[in-house]
Amino acid sequence: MPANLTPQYLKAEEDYRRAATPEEEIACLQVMLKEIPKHKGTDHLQADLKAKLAKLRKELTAEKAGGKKSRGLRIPRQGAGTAILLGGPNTGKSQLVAKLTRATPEVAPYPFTTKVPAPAMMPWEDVSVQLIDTPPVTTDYLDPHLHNLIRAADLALLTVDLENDNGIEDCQDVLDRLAQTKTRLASKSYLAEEDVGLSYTQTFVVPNKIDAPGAAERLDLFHELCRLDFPEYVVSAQHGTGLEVLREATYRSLDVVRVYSKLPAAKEPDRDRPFTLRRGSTLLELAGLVHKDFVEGLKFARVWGSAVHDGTQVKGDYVLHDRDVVELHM
Ligand SMILES: Nc1nc2c(ncn2[C@@H]2O[C@H](COP(=O)(O)OP(=O)(O)O)[C@@H](O)[C@H]2O)c(=O)[nH]1
Ligand SMILES: [Mg+2]
Repeated sequence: MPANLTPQYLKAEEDYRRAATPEEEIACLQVMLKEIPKHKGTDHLQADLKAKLAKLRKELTAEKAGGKKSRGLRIPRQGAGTAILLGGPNTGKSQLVAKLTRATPEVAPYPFTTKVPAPAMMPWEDVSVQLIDTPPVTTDYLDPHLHNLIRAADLALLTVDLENDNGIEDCQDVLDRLAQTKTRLASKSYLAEEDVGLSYTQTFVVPNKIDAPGAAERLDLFHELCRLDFPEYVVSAQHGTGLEVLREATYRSLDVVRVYSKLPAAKEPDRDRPFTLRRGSTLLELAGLVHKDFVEGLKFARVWGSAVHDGTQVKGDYVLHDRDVVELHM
């Protein structure tokens, strides 16, 4: 990794990893190319970025000429972030979504009840996280939409069925199936540097049905056989065991801060709908979310929060903290 990469480069690289469409990929690559320091040490990387751009542009032109619709199902991002459920058949993915959200997906004791990926919102305190329920992954079946959805997700929740003896093998099958692709699971999200397009998504393993007879023994066996380095949350989706811990951990994994905006004239901020931004985001990024006019026109802001004295005046580069109340001045 060459030194001196700007924050803009790193942000574009992170967005590139999560890009859901070729258009988004192109936009991110353009920023990366613009931001990369131009010297001998980055020659390879520059050439690599240019090659990727050329390939994407060619693909896009070919797609348009062929009248083909752009690849994949689009699920617009909503809430503080996105977690995608993954697992073998009947592991309880839909049951989990039903318990953690207000959605009512079909839950049934036979495989492939869930036919297409479907989003639902999981509340946590005053924010919510998008969960995506999915069809199962097996040795022979991997829904074609899953690649982009996994790449675009902030977190994958890999469910394991502790009620059935084949649950462990089914889980291994999911990992093996994905290992044959460039969309893989890991304990942290990152884009592999050496291998173009290889993306890893941060994953929690969620052994489910701990209420079932023999589940504890199967869990021991799972640990012995699979040795995953993912954080683990054991649950019973049906009985509710462990769900609140999983809910909070899912939110925390997003590593976002909540910020409440307030107009100068208002006494109280809008407490109902906080903005969520990646930890480390600045006032200027918040301004962009509130309204595009604020990006150009922002003069300063006053902040009430844990890191500053009440009403402190700050500039665009101020790093936001969780639960800051921010009064923007044009
Ligand atoms: N005992 C037990 N059964 C569960 C639990 N969660 C789900 N199930 C059952 O497992 C079956 C498959 O659940 P479903 O959510 O449809 O699995 P999916 O195919 O992964 O979406 C259903 O019969 C559920 O009632 C659980 O925590 N404990
Ligand atoms: Mg299902």
